[in-house]
Amino acid sequence: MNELNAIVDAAKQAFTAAATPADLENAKAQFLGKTGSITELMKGMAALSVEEKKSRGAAINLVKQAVEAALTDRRQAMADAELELQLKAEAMDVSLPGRKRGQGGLHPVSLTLERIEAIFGSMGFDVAQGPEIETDWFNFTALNTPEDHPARSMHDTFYVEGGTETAPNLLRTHTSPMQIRYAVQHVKKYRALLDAGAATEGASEYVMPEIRVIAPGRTYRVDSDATHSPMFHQCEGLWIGANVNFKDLKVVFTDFCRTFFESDDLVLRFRPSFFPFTEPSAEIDIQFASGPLAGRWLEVAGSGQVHPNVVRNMGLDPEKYIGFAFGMGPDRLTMLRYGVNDLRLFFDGDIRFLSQFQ
Ligand code: 2U9
Repeated sequence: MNELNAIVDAAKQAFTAAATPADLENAKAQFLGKTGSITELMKGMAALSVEEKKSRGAAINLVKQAVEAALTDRRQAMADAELELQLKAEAMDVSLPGRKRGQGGLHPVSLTLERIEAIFGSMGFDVAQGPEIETDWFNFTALNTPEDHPARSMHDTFYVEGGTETAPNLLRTHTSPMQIRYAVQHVKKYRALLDAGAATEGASEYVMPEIRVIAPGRTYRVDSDATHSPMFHQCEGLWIGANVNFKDLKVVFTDFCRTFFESDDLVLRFRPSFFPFTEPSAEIDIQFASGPLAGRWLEVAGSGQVHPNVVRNMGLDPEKYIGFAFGMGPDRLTMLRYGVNDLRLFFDGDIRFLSQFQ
């Protein structure tokens, strides 16, 4: 029996000494494998009598069970230790504050566009958005811009595939073409109502609801320095009716500037200028009464009475319809509002700069 107890002790020691699961399997083989000591004991029973086999067999079985139990215990201990190590390695301090998710926000120029849309919206202006790839007709011809105008030069405008040899497609250089598109649709819609007999019609006259629209969006020119970017934003405005005049332009634009810059004592100056699509034309300058820019005249927009040729291209009779248009740069308005002096900062995508405007 001592010999049998010794085998159990030796197995326990070997299992305890095993440092890895592989060591443990090797140790198991020494006792329970094909040539292991317990297997050998069993083989040795062949020569015994039936009586001896009974008692010897029972004793060997007890040894085998004890060794198997020791093996199971050691395997479990190893698995527990492994789990313990893993838990320690992956330990997490649940009392630490969580990581904050970065909060997104609108780009400063988008904030300006939203502001412009809200202010003109409150004055009854619709917002029209449309294609950035334009045809020569909508970008230039319909806007009374002559063939030899420098804006039509290959060096001043980005031409793209499509269109014809003499009238290639291009990236729009202003958002005015969208206003032609809007006006043409507006006129067509009203004519359709007339044809259906749904609109009021005089003897040979008809009264069309006024066109009041702004067109904000991206525009493109071959230009790049501290105050010009090849991609920039524009917002153009148009008001056409039977009796819309320069006085209305002054009222609307003064109201817009005072609301946009939150400055009731801001004043405007209209300086004569020239644009192919308006006649007469004027640049609009503003002057703040207080603040860091006080006393300086700052150019903010171009404007004018819509040229009769342009009114005609909308499908209207310039003898009956008249109005004004204006155009401004939301990028520049953003620079003025926040006191930023390099336009490129807005388009570099540096989140440290951009997040200051939230
Ligand atoms: C139609 C007819 C006329 C829009 C106008 C300007 C003058 C103008 C510039 C200001 C700053 C563009 O971003 S900018 O460089 N715009 O000076 N724009 S009048 O005239 C129109 C528009 C649409 C149908």
